[in-house]
Amino acid sequence: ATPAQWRSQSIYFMLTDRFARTDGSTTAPCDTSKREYCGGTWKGIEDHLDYIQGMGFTAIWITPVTHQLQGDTGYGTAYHGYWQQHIYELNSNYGTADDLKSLASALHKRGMYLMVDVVANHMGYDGAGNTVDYSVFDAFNSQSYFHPYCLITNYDDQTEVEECWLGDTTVSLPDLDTESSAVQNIWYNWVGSLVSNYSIDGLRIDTAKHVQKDFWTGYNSAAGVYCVGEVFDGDPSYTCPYQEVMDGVLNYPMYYPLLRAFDSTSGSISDLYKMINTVKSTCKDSTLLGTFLENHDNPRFASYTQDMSLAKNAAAFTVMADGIPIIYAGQEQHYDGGADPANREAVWLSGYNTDAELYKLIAKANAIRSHAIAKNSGYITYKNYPIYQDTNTLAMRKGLNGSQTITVLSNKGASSNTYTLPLSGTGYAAGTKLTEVITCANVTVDASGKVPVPMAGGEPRILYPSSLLVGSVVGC
Ligand code: ABC
Ligand code: CA
Repeated sequence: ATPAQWRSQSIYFMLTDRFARTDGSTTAPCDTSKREYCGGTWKGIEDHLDYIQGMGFTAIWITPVTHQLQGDTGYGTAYHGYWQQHIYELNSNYGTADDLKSLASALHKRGMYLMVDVVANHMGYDGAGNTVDYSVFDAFNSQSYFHPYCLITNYDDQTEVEECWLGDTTVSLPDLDTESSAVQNIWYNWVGSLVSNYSIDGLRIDTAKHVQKDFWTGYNSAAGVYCVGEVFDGDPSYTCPYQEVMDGVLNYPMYYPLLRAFDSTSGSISDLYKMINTVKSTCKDSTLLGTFLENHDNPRFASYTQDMSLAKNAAAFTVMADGIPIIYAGQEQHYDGGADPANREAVWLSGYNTDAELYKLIAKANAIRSHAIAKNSGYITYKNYPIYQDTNTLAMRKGLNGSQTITVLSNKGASSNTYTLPLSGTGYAAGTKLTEVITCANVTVDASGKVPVPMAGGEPRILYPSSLLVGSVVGC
């Protein structure tokens, strides 16, 4: 699918090993600290698409599918999929080629998309960099395909970031010589075949900042589908330029201020307010970025605060801001694992509870977003901007006049009182009837043009014209 088609999607991201098992078990143990395979499969995912679609997602992103280094290392097994050794073979722990194709077709039957994670920067090897036996790799079975061994030590030195190796002396990530045409030809052919063999709709590109930019232009075009790159850096002046060589990037610049705005009741709203505008003016197209609060590389949001209202606000931002929302499996169950590997809890152990507070909140937010897009196609390219801030509140608008959503976020926390926020700058005229879709409350814009937003318990609020809600699945 094209970038334009992806813009309106909403993505549920999971580690294949940790989402669902073929046997459907909700009790199979998974001790994250062991870093072992827990038994998740592509078939398991296919069997649980109702759970994902029930939250309003229209796409999934799964971790890499290629054959990995086998057995145990000092960091456990390659259950996550980022230590590939054979690029033309699948990881049999997750199932067969037919299982993966079947997952793609089950998604397509529902009108949903499949995004697959791909790694072009490196292979994986159990041991230090000077002990690598290159003949185990397929392709890239000789040292000549790789950069000379050196570990990245200084992240401020971009040459090192691109040409030295990630990993350490326990598990090496042998760094491919992506400047060579031999490596480029293999990858460009490979990625085109992967996409067509498995009917893949989009790619998440791992370690994008560790490969020279001009490699990606050819890679993205060989893929022929929307590509979103992982550029793990919070500085928009560093991260945004990668959008010149691939369709989108994960919105790491927004991640940090988003986290810090809501990880406590004294978080900085103004830093988030500023970053909305900075990303918009620095990145080529903020509506093609991947917006997220959690992933498998960072501590879960709930590891910072157990406050449910704060989690709801941060999730509401993720869905209602510009970009393609990405929710990391387990976020909807308020999982609270800390740094890797603790943040990789098995989702089946939640029993796939569709009554969970965040499951319902995310479903609401995805529903109103999809509805606003369906009502007015200009919604999705309209760039979200903040319209109001105070110490604990941020309000923002997305959408053309008359069909805009107004999202009001608070970091006052669950113990906050009930009050009315008189909000101006929404673009709605006096007398307009709006519905607050989280609570289904009706409000009318007052004579001075202010919207009396009913706040309570520190929860987020989303306003939309009542007259346009008819026929929606929002449930108001
Ligand atoms: C393994 C073990 C872990 C163990 C670790 C030492 O080794 O499993 O338990 O703690 C995969 C696996 C990991 C595994 C690694 C290494 O491989 O999933 O479990 O860790 O073997 C991607 C993927 C990630 C994957 C890989 C490797 C890459 O999402 O899951 O990891 O294929 C860097 C890379 C980034 C990578 C990330 C894990 O490491 O750039 O691509 N993610 C700074 C650097 C970043 C760096 C980050 C984390 O630290 O600039 O480049 O990411 O190390 C902000 C700044 C940022 C800064 C942060 C910390 O602060 O703006 O720039 O990031 O303010
Ligand atoms: Ca590299």
